[in-house]
Amino acid sequence: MRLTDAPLKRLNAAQIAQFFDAGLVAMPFASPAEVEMNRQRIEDVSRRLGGAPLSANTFCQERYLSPLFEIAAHPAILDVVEDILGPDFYLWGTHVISKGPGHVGYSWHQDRPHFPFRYAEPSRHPREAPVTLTAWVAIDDADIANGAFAYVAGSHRGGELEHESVPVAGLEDEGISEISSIRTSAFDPRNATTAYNELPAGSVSFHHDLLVHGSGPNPSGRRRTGVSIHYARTDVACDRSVWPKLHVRLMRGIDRYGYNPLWAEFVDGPVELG
Ligand SMILES: O=C(O)CCC(=O)C(=O)O
Repeated sequence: MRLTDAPLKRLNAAQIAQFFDAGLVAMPFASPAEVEMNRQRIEDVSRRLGGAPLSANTFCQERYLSPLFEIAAHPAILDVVEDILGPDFYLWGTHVISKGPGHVGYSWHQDRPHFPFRYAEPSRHPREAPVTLTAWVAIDDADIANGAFAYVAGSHRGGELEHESVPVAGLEDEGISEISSIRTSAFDPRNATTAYNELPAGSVSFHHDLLVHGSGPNPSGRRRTGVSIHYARTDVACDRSVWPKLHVRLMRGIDRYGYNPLWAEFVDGPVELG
């Protein structure tokens, strides 16, 4: 299926079909020099945060931490977003997910129930359309041994699943003592076939916001850092009762709707959402 009749810029028809069938499509996008530049950008962010944990301090901070915006603005990434979402879309958030050696990983979840975004006129969109499209950029090599992103192919077609908060140990650095996880009555990982999104540094995957995913522990001695980047069409509105201060950045096309305030200038300090 396609959400737009615009000509494809980077994906081919088989890759589009893969995104809608499996819920995820991945590819290399960066040259070796850009891989190094992206690592430097993450170092720069870490310096600007005074060494504070990246995963806890980078959510939706691309208006403040410009290196994150630079990663999110790579033309090859935007071409894929355009192929999936159509010509008019914005960036609403980035998040560095840095799993050092010994990290415990993240539970099975879907993204959509955690983000206050919906199509303003849902009847105008196919049921299969993602509300948020997430690009996951590999800063380091991500593989099974260091806790690659794991997912259940095709699970996005099962609709929105019920989540519950469960206590978790080992994520104190990220300010997390409870984590939202799909209820086992709605999804039992023991009965599911897990696929692993193994990505060499410089690759990117794109996943549907109903895809069931998470990631295992990192028992290796290697860091596994990625940047999760969230895009949505301009006819997707943020629920302002949840995030009254959110501003989004138009990345391509025209905003014909004005549902969300736009930002154009960077700011000097951390951005608040609510
Ligand atoms: O990077 C991970 O381990 C999990 C990523 C994730 O949950 C996401 O990007 O939505």
